[in-house]
Amino acid sequence: PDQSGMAYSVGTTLDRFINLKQNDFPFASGELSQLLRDIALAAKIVNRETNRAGLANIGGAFGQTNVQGEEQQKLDVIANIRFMRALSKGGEVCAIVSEEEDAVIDLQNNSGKYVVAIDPLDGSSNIDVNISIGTIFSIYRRKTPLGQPIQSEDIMQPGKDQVAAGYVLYGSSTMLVYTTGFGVNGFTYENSLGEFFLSHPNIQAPKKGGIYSINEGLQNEWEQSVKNYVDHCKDQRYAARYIGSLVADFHRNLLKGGIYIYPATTKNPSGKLRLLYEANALAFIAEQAGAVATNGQKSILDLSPNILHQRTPLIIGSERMVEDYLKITKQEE
Ligand code: AHM
Ligand code: MG
Repeated sequence: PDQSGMAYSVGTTLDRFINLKQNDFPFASGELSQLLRDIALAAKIVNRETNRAGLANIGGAFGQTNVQGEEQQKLDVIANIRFMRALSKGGEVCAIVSEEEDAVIDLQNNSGKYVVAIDPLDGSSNIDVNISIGTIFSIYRRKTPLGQPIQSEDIMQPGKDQVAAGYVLYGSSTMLVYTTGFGVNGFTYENSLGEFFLSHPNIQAPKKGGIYSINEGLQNEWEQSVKNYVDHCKDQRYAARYIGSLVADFHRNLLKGGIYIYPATTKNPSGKLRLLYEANALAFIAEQAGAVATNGQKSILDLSPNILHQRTPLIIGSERMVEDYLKITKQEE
């Protein structure tokens, strides 16, 4: 049962679950619930497009580059359009930060309570080879009063102020996993019915695990301390697993127990992943499931963003493994 004692069980649809969970917020107006439903609907559409990526010949490069200078795939563009549309039409959102957009999208909706940061389609280099990709989203409540134009403080919020976060994994099954700060729940998509069903209630990350996930080809670009930790993983005979699709790597480690590391490298001294729409959401989910996320110095959720597309090193996963990482990497300093 949820906080209000109403029952839900495996097999409950996402819509029903969201309705029941709304009672976790005594004075809720239902806008956050509606926003989550909007995101789920866009996810279904992106899922459909993803499923036929090979067929419809929409998986190839589009010939544009996004704001980070990376090649943008057509499906990224499509996913971005779908999520932008869903988020702007619903009326709950005042501003959007997207990996695919240079600047903040100010929806000029001064009655919108929420700010959304989103990576509409992460891991896009995997699309053409039929490997799992994902959507990552964070939801914040605006800081400035309703009725006024949005300000930078509405956008540049630390991860600990998230009111909800989630991801969609377009994998062998499509799943939506989210939290509103009362635990983490996972839903699996049933294609023929067009519904997400609760399949992973109250996800708890194992405290220890046996998987480490890092792009080891970049070893010569790491600091010595990171090499020491990876040596430790090998001493422990941990399995190396790296898909190169953050959502998929994170999801596997969350369920099975493991650690994902994207450290500072010579090429990317602040790491590669983005704080606002990649690290924060996964950190919130991790902590809600009993796992941990750090940049090596501080908890990810305590970081205050200075710039929109800010990058951060990300070390995330099972509590004991992240503790070991911090212990071993601190010894080097
Ligand atoms: P993207 O946002 O351009 O798709 O890049 C993010 C992806 C993550 O999904 C993945 O974990 C990481 O980049 C892999 O990077 P690398 O190829 O450097 O190991
Ligand atoms: Mg990304």
